[in-house]
Amino acid sequence: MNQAPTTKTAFITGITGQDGSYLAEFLLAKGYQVHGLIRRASTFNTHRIDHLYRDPHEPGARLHLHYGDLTDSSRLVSLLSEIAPDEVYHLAAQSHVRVSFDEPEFTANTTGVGTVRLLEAIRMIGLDVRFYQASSSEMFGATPPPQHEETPFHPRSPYGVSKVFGYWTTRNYREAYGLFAVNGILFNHESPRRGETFVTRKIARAAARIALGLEQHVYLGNLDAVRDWGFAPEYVEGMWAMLQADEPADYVLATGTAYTVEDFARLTFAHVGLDWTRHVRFDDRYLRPTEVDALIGDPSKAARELGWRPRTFTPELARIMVDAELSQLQGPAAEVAPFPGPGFVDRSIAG
Ligand code: NAP
Ligand code: G4F
Repeated sequence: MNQAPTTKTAFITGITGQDGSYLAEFLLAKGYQVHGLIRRASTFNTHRIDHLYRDPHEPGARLHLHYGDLTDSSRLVSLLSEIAPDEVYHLAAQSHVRVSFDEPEFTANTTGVGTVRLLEAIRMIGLDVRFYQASSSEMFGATPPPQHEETPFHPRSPYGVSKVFGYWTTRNYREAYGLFAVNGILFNHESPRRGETFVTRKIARAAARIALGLEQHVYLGNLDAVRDWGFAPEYVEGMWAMLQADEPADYVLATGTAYTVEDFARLTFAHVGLDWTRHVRFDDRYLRPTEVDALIGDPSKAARELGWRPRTFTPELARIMVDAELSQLQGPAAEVAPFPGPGFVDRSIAG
């Protein structure tokens, strides 16, 4: 029997990011009205959601975009009053760990205080809403794996510290005001839509470009770091499931498996028939002042209470990501407008 489409309205901060784009897709498919917060920029920054956008003059358009910023409280208040959503997914953040060492104050202001601005707006308006906070395994930092909902935090970056602030703020609003506010403590999740300076996307892009003869080498930092890499579209299903639960609670989403950065490079280069050791070089600019050595999550609470389970594991993820890079480079769009172009040099200063 087909389920009737929902009449609910969701508000997503960070809709232009990796997770926001998959979540918007997922909620639109369920029939939601989806409102997203976007930052005004001098260039277009909506490429991850352009395929979802319909002219708002068309009847039935259900994706609505609004300019705003996490640092602008009054805008958050006016938008939330106007939209009156049933569910808020707070995904926006300065989300790059290495960059957070360069911009600690900005990271604290957006990734940390941004959460209290949003929650305070909800409280002041008196909205009856369910709230999802994008918490992170980076909060566990130096605490050894496996990490679960009761594992103590020991953050190792300004980003991690800011996420701990957001985590406790969310719990405090749940306890103090009875708000349905939950933390999803998500371990690393990746996809072809991952930002280009995160390590998996950087390696997948490099492997594809090297396989096509467009480049020779990629420069990386610490190859020994252990991560638990899952597939982003599956993780947004878990975010939604948390907001449908009977009671608000915090959940870890992870695969429970462990691979090093070196493993990811080996898997990715092997998929295009290359030996990673011939193409990966070291550059200390990609090291962090303090590193998180190992993150391996225990997602058993989410499996037990939400029925959420990962379906894609790191070796398949590596293949998905490198195949996506190859088809982007070789597809018809690439012939019309090669991007970044055959002479591309990786100028990213952190990543
Ligand atoms: P992402 O791709 O970096 O997206 C971040 C989003 O936040 C973008 O839409 C960005 O807008 C927006 N944003 C940044 N600063 C903002 C501000 N001041 N005001 C309004 N919007 C702002 O991140 P993601 O990988 O999708 O992750 C989503 C969330 O989950 C983040 O909070 C991240 O920290 C957290 N998280 C991610 C992972 C992971 O492995 N991906 C794991 C755990 C937790 P622009 O497009 O304009 O830059
Ligand atoms: O891909 P990364 O930059 O991700 P990181 O630091 O684990 O953070 C990501 O996952 C968190 C969840 O745990 C999120 F909260 C956060 O928003 C973000 O999505 O780096 C992964 C590992 C690190 O140990 C890093 O030192 O890869 C190592 N690495 C080695 N060479 C590199 C590089 N990382 C990057 N970005 N670039 C390199 O060249």
